[in-house]
Amino acid sequence: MKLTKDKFKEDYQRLLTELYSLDIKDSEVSEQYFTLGNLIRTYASNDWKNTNESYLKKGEKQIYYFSMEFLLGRMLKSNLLNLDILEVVQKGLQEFGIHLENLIEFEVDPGLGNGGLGRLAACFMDSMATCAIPGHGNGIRYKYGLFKQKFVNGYQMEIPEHWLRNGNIWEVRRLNKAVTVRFYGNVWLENSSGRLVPRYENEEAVLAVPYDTPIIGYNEQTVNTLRLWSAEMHPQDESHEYGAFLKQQSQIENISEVLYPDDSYYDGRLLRLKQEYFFVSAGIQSIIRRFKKKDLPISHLSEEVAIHINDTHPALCVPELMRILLDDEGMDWESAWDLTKKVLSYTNHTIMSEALEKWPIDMMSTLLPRIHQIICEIDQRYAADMRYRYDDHMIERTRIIEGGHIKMAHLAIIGSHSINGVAKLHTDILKEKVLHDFYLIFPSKFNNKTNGITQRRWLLLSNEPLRQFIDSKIGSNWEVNPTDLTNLKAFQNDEDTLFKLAQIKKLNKQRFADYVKRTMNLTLNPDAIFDVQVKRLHAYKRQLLNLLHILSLYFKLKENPNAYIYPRVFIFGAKAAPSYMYAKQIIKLINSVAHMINHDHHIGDKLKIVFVENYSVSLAERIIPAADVSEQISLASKEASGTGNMKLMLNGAVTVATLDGANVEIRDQVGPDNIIIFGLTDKEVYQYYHDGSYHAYDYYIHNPILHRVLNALIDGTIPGIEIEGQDIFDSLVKYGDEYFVLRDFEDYRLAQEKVDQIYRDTLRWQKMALLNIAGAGIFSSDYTVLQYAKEIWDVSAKSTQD
Ligand code: AZC
Repeated sequence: MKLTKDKFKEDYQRLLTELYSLDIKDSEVSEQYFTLGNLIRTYASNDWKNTNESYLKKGEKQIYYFSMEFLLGRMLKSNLLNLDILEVVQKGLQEFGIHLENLIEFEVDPGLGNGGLGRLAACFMDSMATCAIPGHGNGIRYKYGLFKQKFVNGYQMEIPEHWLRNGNIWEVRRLNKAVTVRFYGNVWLENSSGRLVPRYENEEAVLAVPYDTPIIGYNEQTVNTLRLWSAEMHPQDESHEYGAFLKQQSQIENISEVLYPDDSYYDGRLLRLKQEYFFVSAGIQSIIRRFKKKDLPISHLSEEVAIHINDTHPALCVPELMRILLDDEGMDWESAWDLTKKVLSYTNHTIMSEALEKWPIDMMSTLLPRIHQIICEIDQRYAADMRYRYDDHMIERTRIIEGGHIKMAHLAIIGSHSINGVAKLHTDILKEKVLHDFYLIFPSKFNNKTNGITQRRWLLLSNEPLRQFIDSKIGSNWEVNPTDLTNLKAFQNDEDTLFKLAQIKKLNKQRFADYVKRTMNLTLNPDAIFDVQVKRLHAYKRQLLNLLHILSLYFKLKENPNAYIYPRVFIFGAKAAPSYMYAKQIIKLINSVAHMINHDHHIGDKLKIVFVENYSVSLAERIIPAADVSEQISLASKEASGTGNMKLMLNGAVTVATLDGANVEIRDQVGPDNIIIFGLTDKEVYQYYHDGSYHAYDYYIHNPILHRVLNALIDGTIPGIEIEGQDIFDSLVKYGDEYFVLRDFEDYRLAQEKVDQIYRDTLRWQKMALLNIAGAGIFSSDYTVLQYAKEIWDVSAKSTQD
């Protein structure tokens, strides 16, 4: 759309007065923000309407991405960028004396996700709209997103975040599109004209109300929809006696009250299962309702619709779609089953066994009696089908119901036509280890789709100086065709370019340092190496390895004050699941070490530790542009992909990494000279598991540096960690060191020495940084979703390169 500055100013002024009966000069930030948000919505509304109409008219296949989490981040700036009116609006506001930055900061960052999985869903939304793929999100409108993290005396405290307090300018409530979702009750099958049909009694009906958010593509036309469901009391129940009404109301509203703050630990609470069925059932019902507008026989569903299951949380799509096809549409089992598999596809995001969901049979049969019946039948038919091809053990290992539990990953694999991992290595491990049996049974269902990130949020929006610099070197085509970033390679030996790159990094570091000064009253030296590890706190991600190395540097300086190490600022950002005690102990330990080192006058600028509170998308946008070093140090085989690794490389950070997840593909892109690899490989890890030959204690005894560092956890060197220090020490030295921290320590320390050495040579370092930016284009989620579209969803997409 072509909006001029004057037109914008006129619209803005008029709307502000209409909404608030005020003059701009008398308005406050909140009024200015809501006026701008409203105006953006108006600007996008025609495209939104047209997109929907054209999808219906042209009969394009629609993709529905079902996810428990969408970690969108703030939308104001991203919407301005994608509508291509960022500059005009910025200038227009400036003329009113309004700083766009203040309005951007006013928006609450909606934390409707835990980490990688939810953020990936958000990147996919942005990319699908940009690539004109008819792809829509389906999820839950949690009243409370992820908790707000506070540190009290170094401990994590969780505070509820009522992100909707001021309203949400981006969503539209569509009560007329509400559907009913049913729980509990009794169900039995009755013969009706030769067909078994279910009869129900005593069910609990919940009204699912959709809130739609426009997802604006960076292509001046496509606006897709993110539909989030909210649970409300059914109108039929509103006639109840007042006390009973209130009780029931709160029970029902509970369903969409809060996001589960566990990023990989299975939590067996009934409410979670309710949430899963709630958004699955509501989503599928609304998809079928839209499909019916077309007057096609239901057997055509798979030509018109693809539904993607993001991890196992929406795996109830399998029995729910079956239920609708069998019970509402009257299909026979075989046809319904074929159709279900054609419509559904599934992504696995983790091999951590505790994250593979299982539900007790009793819980399923009480809460969802009909769904339970259907799952049992799928399971029995599966076992019967396999009987002539595989032995009993194989069938037992792969069936859905086993040991009184329903295995959701098995349900998703058996009930869909595609299962993909999220990085090459991860997919290989799924095929060879974790899901090997299934791979033998259904080899053609397995495929890889390496994750990606949207270059719009993670560079164009968050690192404007770098964007402008890249544009000045290679033009702006890379913004829509990110592999064009490889053209930067032409400048890898150009000193002027490399020095400018260093200047931009320093500018970003200074900006972050200012933020840290403002919020934490800690002074950072922007000439130090900014070394970043930001991600959820989890033992397998090994923040602990990073910390042990920091302690080794500290002791080196204490023992020899003249030892020269290049000054470093270690930056952490991480939330721990509230019930994950070990992770919370690590948080306390990092904070205590930070306190000790940051207050040691002998250390001064040489070492600083910043542990930012409440790591979130908006904080990531501040930190990532300022990073020199990207820490991707999970135990090989455990991190399915990682996506922070991609964001950091795109912003010119050099990665210190194990050969895990997408780090392997990053190395392949940049070459071994431009990434610093250390540690065990996945094969070596599996070998250790196999022969049981890892003895952590030996590393404690034989490596004097490690010995010194580990003793510091228990000898009173670090104040305030009596309990945590001992527990962590024991987990490493006594109880087997599950994630091989001690085994990889020395190798990691040497890798870090390499960082220290190379960084002293600015040109060499910046050349590595440049080659990382140049190699990052392939990790754009635009390419990832185009691959999903072609190879899984079977839709044609209008690629950005057209
Ligand atoms: C994460 C994986 O741990 C991470 O490696 C991957 O990059 C990301 O998904 C996207 O694929 N998994 C989760 O976040 N899992 C949950 C349940 O939150």
